[in-house]
Amino acid sequence: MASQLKQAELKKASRVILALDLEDRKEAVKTALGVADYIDAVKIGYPLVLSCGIGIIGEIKKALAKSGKAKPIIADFKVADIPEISAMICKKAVESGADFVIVHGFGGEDVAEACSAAARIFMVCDMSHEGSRSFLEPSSMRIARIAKKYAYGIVAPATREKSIKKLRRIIGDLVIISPGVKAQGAAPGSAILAGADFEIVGRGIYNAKDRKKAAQEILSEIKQKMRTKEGEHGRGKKQ
Ligand code: NUP
Repeated sequence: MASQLKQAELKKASRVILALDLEDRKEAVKTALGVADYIDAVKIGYPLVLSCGIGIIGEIKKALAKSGKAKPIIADFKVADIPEISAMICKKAVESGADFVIVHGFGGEDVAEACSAAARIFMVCDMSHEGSRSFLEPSSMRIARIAKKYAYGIVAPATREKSIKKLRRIIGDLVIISPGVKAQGAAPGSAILAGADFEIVGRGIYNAKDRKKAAQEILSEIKQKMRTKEGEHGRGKKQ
């Protein structure tokens, strides 16, 4: 099971996960190194792996470690095959240096079980785009119950705070990572206030003229919102 694997943790500092959906190897390494001070993990998916090969996972991981800024790597492969093949994909991702693998939840419990034996997994319960309302959203609660048994955490949409809140109630203290910030419309910090642990940001950082500044600003917006909420709680208690 997943508990027997060598395990990395996602540590909460900036609360930002960089989605590195670039196609050029050098640009990808440069971007990850450039914003490393403002992120807690790097998420690598199909755009980069299909452009550069699976070796890019290890390359980014080594480059970050070498610069003294090691970060966990999340392989966003949205695994959704039969259990045996899904487990093979997770195993390959881990062998390539991934600390976590994103797996789709709609494959059912056998897929979740097989994947969790091969990797630490995040399960997609609901997605950030509009189309997710048709099929995934109506099943998201059932997927979350499976995630609670097998996953390290779940993926829930920053674009729909209600969904995050509902899912949080089911999964308890599992880790929630939320995409949809900036480019897809969610404001930095809103998913965290709704109950997420980390916000995933891609284009909002790598498409910015000054990536470092963009990452810095996102981080401060998140921290500001968290402080305001803490302040409100504090005042509420005193009254
Ligand atoms: O529901 C999801 N929405 C989503 O955008 C699940 C995801 N894994 N993602 C990923 O998050 C998407 O594949 C991309 O890598 C990132 C969001 O990027 P951006 O919209 O911030 O550029």
